[in-house]
Amino acid sequence: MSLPRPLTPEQCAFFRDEGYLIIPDVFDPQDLEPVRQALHREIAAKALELKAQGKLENLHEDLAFDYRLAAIQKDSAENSVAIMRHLEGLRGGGFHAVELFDLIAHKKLLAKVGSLLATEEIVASSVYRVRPKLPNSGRGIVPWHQDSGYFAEHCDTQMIITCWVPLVDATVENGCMQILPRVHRGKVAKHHTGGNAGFLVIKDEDLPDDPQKAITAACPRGGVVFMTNRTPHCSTPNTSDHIRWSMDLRFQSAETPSNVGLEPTALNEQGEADAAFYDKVSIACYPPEADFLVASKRTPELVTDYSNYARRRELYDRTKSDFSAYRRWRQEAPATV
Ligand SMILES: O=C(O)CCC(=O)C(=O)O
Repeated sequence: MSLPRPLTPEQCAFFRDEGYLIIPDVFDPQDLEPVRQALHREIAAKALELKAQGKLENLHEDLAFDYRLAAIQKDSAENSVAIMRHLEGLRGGGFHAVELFDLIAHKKLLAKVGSLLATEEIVASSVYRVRPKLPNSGRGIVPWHQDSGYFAEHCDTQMIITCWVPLVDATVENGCMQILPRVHRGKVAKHHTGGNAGFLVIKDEDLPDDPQKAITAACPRGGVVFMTNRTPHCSTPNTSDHIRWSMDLRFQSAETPSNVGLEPTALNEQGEADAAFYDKVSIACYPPEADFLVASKRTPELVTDYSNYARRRELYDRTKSDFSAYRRWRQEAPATV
């Protein structure tokens, strides 16, 4: 079997200069089928749960993955939001599956990420998300931000690569991303809280360049949009008839601050860990979620397998205590009319 292709020096140079790179064929579209099916199974299971609770009538079993959640949404926004919250993988949401892990640790992807990070020691960052963007719904529209806006300030000058992986062809019509190129070496812009669905927002006047200069990051299924943590990006409404499914995964060099190997020894009844844990974990770029080693030539025995990954994710999920100290943008008072 041939080894997965790394990126060419030209592609790496493009990423360094522009702050993003779109590779249309990192995966065969078939490589994404296990994740699509795992997500669809989870939707089916959650829909059955809601039905058993008397909250949902029509399971829409006849509909394909790209349409089913949208039909559930048409019947009840509350039900679709409950399912999306579960799938999105946010802290407390807790959904993980071996198929998701296999995508995060996919050799075809790690070969490209390794080229951009110039290392074979790769940590998958704690922060990855599943994003169902439903047609004509405001929820999945993501305002302008830099991913560093979400990370601890001491990681601003580190390289954390976002790999945006569409599970359907991402187009202008279904709300692909917009990216502001060539400004990723500057400071992290001021972000505001209180955006749509709890997202952080950079106001247009605080963007490092004219938003009219943004590029449209359309990307076919099988492709990946790579971005740096300081690359400003946003996404637009889905005006198509189907769901724009995507996942965004994050990777960094093992040299970059992380919480690999760190976990609380015990949790008290309130779900709080010991102080020593918080002291140590706060060096990570995103302390509330578990990081894990996904590739290593130096210490292959420490590369995380699915069961360890799932265990650590659950442990961090259960660690209820307040991680708010690392947050850099304080909650703003709601605007008065
Ligand atoms: O999926 C989207 O629409 C936006 C994704 C995004 O903002 C991100 O990956 O940081």
